[in-house]
Amino acid sequence: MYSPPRIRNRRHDCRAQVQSRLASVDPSLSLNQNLYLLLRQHFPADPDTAWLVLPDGRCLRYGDIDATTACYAGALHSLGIGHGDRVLAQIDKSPEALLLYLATLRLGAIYVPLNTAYTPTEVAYFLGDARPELFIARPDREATLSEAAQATATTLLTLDGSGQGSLRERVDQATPLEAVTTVSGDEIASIIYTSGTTGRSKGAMLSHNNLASNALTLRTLWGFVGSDVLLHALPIYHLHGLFVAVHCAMLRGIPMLFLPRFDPGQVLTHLRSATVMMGVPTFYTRLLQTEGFDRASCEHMRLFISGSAPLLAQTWQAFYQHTGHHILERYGMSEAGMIASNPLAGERLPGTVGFALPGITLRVCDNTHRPLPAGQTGVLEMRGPNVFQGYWQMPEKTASEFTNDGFFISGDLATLTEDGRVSIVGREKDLVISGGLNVYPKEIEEAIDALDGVNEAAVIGVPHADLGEGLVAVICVTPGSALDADSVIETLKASLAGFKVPRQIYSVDELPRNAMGKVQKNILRERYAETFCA
Ligand code: MLC
Repeated sequence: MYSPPRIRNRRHDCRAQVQSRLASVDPSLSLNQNLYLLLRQHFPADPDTAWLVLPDGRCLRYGDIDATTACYAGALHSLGIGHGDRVLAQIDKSPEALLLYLATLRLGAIYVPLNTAYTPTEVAYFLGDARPELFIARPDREATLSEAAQATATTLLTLDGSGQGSLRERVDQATPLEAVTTVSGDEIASIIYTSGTTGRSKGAMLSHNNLASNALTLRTLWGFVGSDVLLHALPIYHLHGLFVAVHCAMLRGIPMLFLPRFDPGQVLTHLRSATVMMGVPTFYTRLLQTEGFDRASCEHMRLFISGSAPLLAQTWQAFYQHTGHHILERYGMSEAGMIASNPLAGERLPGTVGFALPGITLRVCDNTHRPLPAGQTGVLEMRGPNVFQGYWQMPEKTASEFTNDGFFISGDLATLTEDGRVSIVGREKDLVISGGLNVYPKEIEEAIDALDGVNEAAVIGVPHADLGEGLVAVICVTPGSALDADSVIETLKASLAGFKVPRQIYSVDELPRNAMGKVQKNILRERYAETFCA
């Protein structure tokens, strides 16, 4: 069984706060802090209440979740999966994928979701790093991935987007496991992989309490009520779609209109039956371009929430002009869940992410971690029950991302007003956010540098009307090389997920460098700023 590392003493204060808060929700939670138990305690009294409504009309009900996840848990248990074991999943969005997640929680095991766009090469890395006991893949990937799974002695089962596959066969034959494994709030519920500045992905370990405290806060902060209906069009391999959206809905016992992906036409159809939607900024820019999307289509909507990438003030304004809705922008990251939010009732200001969530302390610091006066730009640091337990098997990396007094150093540059309103103004890390997905240029540069005929490469993010930022690679080819942009893109696609592959490639004789020899990416960003917006 895996025991999470203890990081900072001060964090025990946060833990105590969360524990007493959870115990006030239900006394049994002070003994067993399994997030599944907390969710179950909030299932609506009427078992017929819809949980997931699918575009084909299929409906799963709250009253069936417990018995069904018991079957999933029984199937996992029969494979030897238990407390602290990792369950890696690279599967399409489906109700069964969500049931698998809940059953993993229920068993006290650790759910590790992967972006469905990752290539087999990338998945092999995650298998080697997470060392899961079980890997659930799409059936069409089974043959390609079985060798990598064998190499890590991982059992490989399959699940497709319609809920079929060898996992399902196991579930159908399983003896239900009714128990909810007792865990302490510090134990890891999920590992979310984020790309790394060094090119190596890091697994952010989130505990049952990290997820529970964040979800309870958001449910109240965003005013969820029993009559709400959440339109769910986000992927469920990431924190936004899996935790923020699903937990808020389940802690209020409301239905989710569960769409397989973001398709503007389908969203438009279902908006008429929804009251709340969460999305990345690309959702909103695409909706604005969708014929028929107007004030009337948003008539029943109570709230549009945006996050995972900066929402341009012009998109916010255009959305308001078009629909009469002020999008509520919030700020978060894999390492800390949701951190700040514009208010539900107060003024929502475009270009700001609002105020620290209750229970979370934010400060903007200089590079010696001294808080700066209001209005000055520095690095945003945070402490609270939301902050993760560290990076999976990277204790040094974990230690370097915390200050001595227990604040997590976000790497985002921000300003704070006197009254605590946060604006994110830049990034300390070399990071690009494209369509709500993080990409660290270093990883892409290493892949390009490894190609025959490349001397060196720099990868940058530049404004992209649809994705927020689009990736551009600037490459110096070796003299006489016949390498062309199309072949670079094709080769990269074989090993990197599509969203990491640069959409435009420029060839140059040399990269601009400063006196220290460092590539001046700011110059490249200016030079190629118009690439996708001209
Ligand atoms: C897909 N593609 C992308 C991309 N998504 N390229 C760049 N950036 C992206 N985000 C590429 C594919 O590789 C493919 O390329 C082409 O676009 C079409 O693929 P698709 O799958 O049809 O794309 P589409 O459905 O249009 O998806 C775009 C999207 C999607 C923006 C709707 O990426 C999405 O749902 N993003 C949300 C991500 C998210 O949930 N982030 C939360 C992280 S949590 P080709 O060349 O093959 O045609 C987090 C913390 C927090 O950040 O605060 O929330």
